[in-house]
Amino acid sequence: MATEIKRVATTPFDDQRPGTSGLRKRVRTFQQPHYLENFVHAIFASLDDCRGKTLVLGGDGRYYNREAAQIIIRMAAAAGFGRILVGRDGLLSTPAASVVIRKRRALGGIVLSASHNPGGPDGDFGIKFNVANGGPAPERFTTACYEASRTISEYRILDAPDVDLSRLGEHTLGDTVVEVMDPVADYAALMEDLFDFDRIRSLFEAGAMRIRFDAMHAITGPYAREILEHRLGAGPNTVINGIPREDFGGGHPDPNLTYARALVEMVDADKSIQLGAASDGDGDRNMILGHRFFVTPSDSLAVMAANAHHIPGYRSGLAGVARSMPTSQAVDRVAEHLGIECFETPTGWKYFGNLLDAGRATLCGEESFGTSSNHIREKDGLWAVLFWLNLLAVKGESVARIVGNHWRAFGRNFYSRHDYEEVDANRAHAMVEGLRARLAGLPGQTAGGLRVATADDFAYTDPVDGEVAEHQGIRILFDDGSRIVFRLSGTGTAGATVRVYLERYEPDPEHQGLDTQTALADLIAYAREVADLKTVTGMERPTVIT
Ligand code: VG1
Ligand code: CO
Repeated sequence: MATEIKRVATTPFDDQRPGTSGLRKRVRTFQQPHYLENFVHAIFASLDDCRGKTLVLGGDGRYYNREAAQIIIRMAAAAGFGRILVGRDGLLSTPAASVVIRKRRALGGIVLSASHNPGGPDGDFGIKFNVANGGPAPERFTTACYEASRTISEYRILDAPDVDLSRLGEHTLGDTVVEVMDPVADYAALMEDLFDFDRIRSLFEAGAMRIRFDAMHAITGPYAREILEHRLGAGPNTVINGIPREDFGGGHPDPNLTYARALVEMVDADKSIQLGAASDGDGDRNMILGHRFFVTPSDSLAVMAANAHHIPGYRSGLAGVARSMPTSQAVDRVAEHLGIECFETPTGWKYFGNLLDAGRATLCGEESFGTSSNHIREKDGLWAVLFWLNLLAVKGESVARIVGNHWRAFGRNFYSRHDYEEVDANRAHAMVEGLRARLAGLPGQTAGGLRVATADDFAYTDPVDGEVAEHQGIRILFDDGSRIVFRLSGTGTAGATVRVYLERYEPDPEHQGLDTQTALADLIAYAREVADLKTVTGMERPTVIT
């Protein structure tokens, strides 16, 4: 086919700085002429040399995914990539993209997603770049992209028709091969390597196990159907909302107690369902439920670490564990017990990459419903579900009992996150700056019976490459190990989201049965007061509590 590289004149947009996880904006922002192209050019310009290399491409299927995929294919061909691996229909979950980048030794991958943010013409769109290890591009790369986006004057794109992405196979586009691949196969094969599929399958076949998985009309539907229903025999009604929709059925594909309410009610109403689980828009988050029991993501990480030796892929033990700073310290106690390293990193999966690559961490987790291991370099929703399934199969106990026993052995870290969404951005920034300025005066203040021991502005020095990340959240640490953390979201697209993270440790099993918000009441009251949240947010209470 005759193809020609077009050079298109353009001017910079001033808002293309990637946040916690790529560039996220309203769909309409991305639909402006040249907006997507400028940012894709900035990515390619920040790579050393893409000539002849392989690029992985796919997205969570949200509105504008298809159009964006075609544009990126033409730009990647113009940039000289030798091969573009694209998921059928332009689909790939975030964890599956990480699998494919690693397995096929790609230079990197582009994932089209705004994760758990709503989709559709009035919703959000996003684009993130993952590097050769399969993980999110590190800070220095995203900074380079931003710089490139500020000076762009031209981009290149192949003048060619759309590629048919609906069927598997290869197409040639100029000197580039476009390979349309099965988005599920490589991912499912890796899961079979890590978990005891035979054991889990035999329980399903015997009718001894029932689970429900809510794909929230997002990308994990096809993955969950193949793995849970077909390979593990979990039964035809296991996956609900399993067909990816461009607008996620009008919902908010965020697996938590607020947005996955229907699943929670379903599992709570039916005692024969042992495990309820859900994943987000791009498939990297997970929520784990037992019958009338919610496992906080922080506890999930700790339970996984304490029980990893039961799971085939982790039988030889853990090198270390890592958690994002706001994630509860439950896993720290497990690490101490196991005698392994425990790292505390800034929020965002990119900070785990070096630790995983260096073999210093095996399991990683974030309080924001993200857990994963060294099998890839992204968080992985279905992996977490399979981990729990495998654990249930081995232990023959309920989710609630497994977690209850864990608390009895290690103590319970009561934990909650309060989000105040769409707050005036100037006020939110002023709030964080105000707290920063008052840090030195906080020690000695009291919240109920707790006394502030130290307060700081979290900074992280990467132990592998020495890179420093500053201003990663205001921490108020109490003398009994309780904590309050304040930070602003880096993934929102409207106003600012203030996140308040609350944690209190309870070693005594007699007091571990309290309701979480009740257990945290003193800390909640202190947090509202010290940050003057009512004035800053104009709200009496948070918009979302997880
Ligand atoms: C949020 C979470 C963070 C997570 C990030 C991307 O970031 O807090 O833990 O890594 O989303 O997750 P922020 O800056 O809004 O707090 V996902 O599933 O959106 O790729
Ligand atoms: Co996500």
